[in-house]
Amino acid sequence: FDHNKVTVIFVLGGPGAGKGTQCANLVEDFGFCHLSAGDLLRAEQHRQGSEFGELIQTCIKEGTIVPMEVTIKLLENAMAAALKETRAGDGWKDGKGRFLVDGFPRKMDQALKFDESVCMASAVLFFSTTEEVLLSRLLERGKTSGREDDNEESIKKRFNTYKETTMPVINHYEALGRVIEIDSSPSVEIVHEQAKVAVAKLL
Ligand code: UP5
Ligand code: MG
Repeated sequence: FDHNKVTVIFVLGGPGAGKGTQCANLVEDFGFCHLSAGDLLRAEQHRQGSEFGELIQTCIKEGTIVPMEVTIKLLENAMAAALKETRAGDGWKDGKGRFLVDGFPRKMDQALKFDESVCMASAVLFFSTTEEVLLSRLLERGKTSGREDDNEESIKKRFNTYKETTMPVINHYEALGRVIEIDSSPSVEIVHEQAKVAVAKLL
């Protein structure tokens, strides 16, 4: 994708940090197109005729990372589809497509590949909080979410993958000076205010 035509912001943070919640708020504020890698994978998992359904299901339950080719293809397709839409205000501003890529990249190979072959992200919004907060949010959500990975066993595995595989990605972008860290422990409203200020400076 042409750098002059798209702006990409990665949104990272532990499982349950509030990435999806805050992306929805930022869409309201700035008219981004919000692409959640996890949501795209769950949709692909349930798509009739998908050859990746079983693979995705296993990875999500085990909290491991789906091979990057699958996820990057889904993201690329979704970006291309969004850019085709001409409706003003829907992920568009001044002729430029704006994307919040939520929950991606969570492994170094994905980060390098996406930056090189899809589009260089301009920043990483990093929602950070403690494991206690993450756990309590996920268990609470698990009562009604129906998500196959919102149970204590899967959550533990997701935490491990986050620490071992995704933190190095955040550190990589931190070393490049591209990370904006936001404490996501406070209420949704307070976190939203901080995210809004941070993103306004980027645009
Ligand atoms: N909540 C949110 N903010 C709150 C606040 N400030 N105060 C109090 N409560 C707050 O929020 C989680 C819950 O907390 C909600 O109930 C919310 O109301 C409440 P949410 O906004 O959903 O958090 P989010 O960070 O989006 O949590 P999510 O569970 O979606 O994060 P994960 O990163 O675990 O999940 P994702 O869908 O991104 O990935 C799932 C799996 O897909 C991965 O484990 C992996 O197996 C696979 N995957 C890949 O393989 N590759 C990828 O590139 C991406 C995913
Ligand atoms: Mg999410």
